[in-house]
Amino acid sequence: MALLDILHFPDPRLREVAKPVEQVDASVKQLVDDMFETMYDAPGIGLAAIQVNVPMRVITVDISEDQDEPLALINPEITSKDGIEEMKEGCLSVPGVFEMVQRADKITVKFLNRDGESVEMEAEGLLAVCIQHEIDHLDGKLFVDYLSTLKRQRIRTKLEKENRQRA
Ligand code: GNR
Ligand code: NI
Repeated sequence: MALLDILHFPDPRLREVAKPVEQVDASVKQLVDDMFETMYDAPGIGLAAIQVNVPMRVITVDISEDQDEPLALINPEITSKDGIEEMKEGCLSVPGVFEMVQRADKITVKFLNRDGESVEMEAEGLLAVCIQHEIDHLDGKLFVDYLSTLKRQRIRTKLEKENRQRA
């Protein structure tokens, strides 16, 4: 197990489009396990591999209070969306920023689990929002992209300064 470093906006590596996993082999399982450890440590309710500088279509999610409902989604695809949910979102790659975002309230998502089995699952509310947020990451998209240009620019300036101070 290992804790992985999380990239911060506006790092250009967060803008890459992640590649599909061809085979759920031992190295992918290791990545999933390291991502859970990193996500739980942060703590966050979701993590996309691209956030830890691995541009593959792998995400981890756990919205439970006790961190005991881990869900790994490999090559996830949303096959249906319904309704509208507005929620205040945050992102481990955009620390300290929380803003309202509108997304679908109910989704159906198809993916491979950690055992490489094909699964189709329905999700709603926070879980649906989280999965959509993570799949956006795989396509190089961040929740700040839904905000106004002015807000995003202010966030960029603030984080650039913080990133310089941490570097
Ligand atoms: O920890 C997280 N919380 C969260 C809250 C509302 C909507 C989405 C999220 S995901 C975020 C972790 C993260 O950055 N995942 O990419
Ligand atoms: Ni995020």
